[in-house]
Amino acid sequence: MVVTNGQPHTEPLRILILGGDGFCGWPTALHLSNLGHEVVILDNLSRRNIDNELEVSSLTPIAPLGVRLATWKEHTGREIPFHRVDVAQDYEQLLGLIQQYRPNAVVHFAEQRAAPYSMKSPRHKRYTVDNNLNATHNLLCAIVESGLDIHVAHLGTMGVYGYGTAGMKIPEGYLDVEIPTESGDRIAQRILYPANPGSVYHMTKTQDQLFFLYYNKNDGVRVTDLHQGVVWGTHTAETRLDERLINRFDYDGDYGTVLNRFLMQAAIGYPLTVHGTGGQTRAFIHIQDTVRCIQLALENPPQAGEPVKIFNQMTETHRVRDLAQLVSDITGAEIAYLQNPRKEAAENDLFVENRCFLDLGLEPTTLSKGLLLEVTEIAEKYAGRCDRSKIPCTSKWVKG
Ligand code: NAD
Ligand code: USQ
Repeated sequence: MVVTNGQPHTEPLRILILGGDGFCGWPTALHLSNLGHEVVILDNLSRRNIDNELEVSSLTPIAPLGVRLATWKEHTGREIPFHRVDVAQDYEQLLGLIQQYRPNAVVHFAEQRAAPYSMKSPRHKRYTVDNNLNATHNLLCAIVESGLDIHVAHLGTMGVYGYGTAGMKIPEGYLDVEIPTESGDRIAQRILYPANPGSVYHMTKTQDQLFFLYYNKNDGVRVTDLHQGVVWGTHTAETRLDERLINRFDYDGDYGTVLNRFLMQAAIGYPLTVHGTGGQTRAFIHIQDTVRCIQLALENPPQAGEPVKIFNQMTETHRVRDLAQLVSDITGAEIAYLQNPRKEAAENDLFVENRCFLDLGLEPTTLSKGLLLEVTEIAEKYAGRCDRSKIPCTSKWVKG
């Protein structure tokens, strides 16, 4: 029996979660398993290896995946099988697992997701492109080869739209345009919103969109692409059950995202690292809303023949300097304005359409509700695990 929106619903889905050991993937696996779905995790543990490469650890003490899964079974009686597989490299193994489990849906998180990591060196740029593009393409190719009708829910990024001021509300994926012809007529078209990536990582996400468009058009693969904003927070209802289920919290200069970094910096008395004037406006979502959005996307899949569904998975927008001020107001932290290591607009406005998820019933966790809890429950509690030398952002967008 599956319970969704408080209503019993008798058909559990079989769901493969690619990247199910990561920051978004792990709490999603638990959330979906808790609802009664049959969840299987595929992951190559590359994220844990990157921690070794960067000589940094999650602020929170994340348990090995085997311990995480055994703890989940201890609490709920539910098993989540795990397969260590590189979905970008081990095509035959991926295909075999799809044929073995015959999933209704695949949630695809298995990509290198840090913009600064993707800009560190030619090796990191090439790894990010090889990994992300092959992972997405292998998945689509294997689904077609399996002959199964599988819904793909992919985690994309708000960054595909670019961060200039658009002068309009950013639509959910598609833009309706009118093109004047020589005869004076106007042709109406619906096109993908023009891609404008700000890093090699973001560029891979803009390319993913074309893979989805093509496999949807040619082979009828049903796809939902979730253009997610910056995720903040750590816990979800499930990861809070036991410390061995705790989610990761990245704070280092490559993987730490802005708001979680500010919260941790405030907890250890490190001046908040605002890049440039802090006039960059970005879209945000709490991790609890991430897992809920993925549930909603899986419960409302595209129908056969429907074009790729695109949702903007974000709940609020903020300027970086306003976030720093908010954290400073709560904690008394100092704010430092640093030279920006990235090549990005110093100031931008951002207005985003996000009706799709709100119409499906999403009730957003706002910064005002969750921030203080995050400071005390996570940042202050684990402050002693922080290595201050890993805080500066050393990855530069432009040589020299
Ligand atoms: P993460 O790095 O914590 O998790 C990614 C997981 O995928 C890791 O467990 C990693 O080991 C695995 N993985 C990577 N390449 C793989 C491969 N080739 N084969 C198998 N497993 C592989 O990242 P995250 O923060 O959980 O992000 C998940 C997805 O959500 C990413 O695609 C990211 O682009 C997207 N996203 C994240 C955020 C955010 O703020 N964290 C925001 C928007 C979108
Ligand atoms: N920033 C600071 N100080 C810091 C860190 C970041 O001012 O200490 C600024 C950055 O310069 C940037 C903004 O904060 O202007 C956001 O940076 P970020 O590192 O929080 O987020 P970003 O690099 O955009 O990437 C993150 C995730 C990525 C996801 C993306 C969603 O790592 O996987 O795709 O958020 S979005 O930003 O909407 O494209």
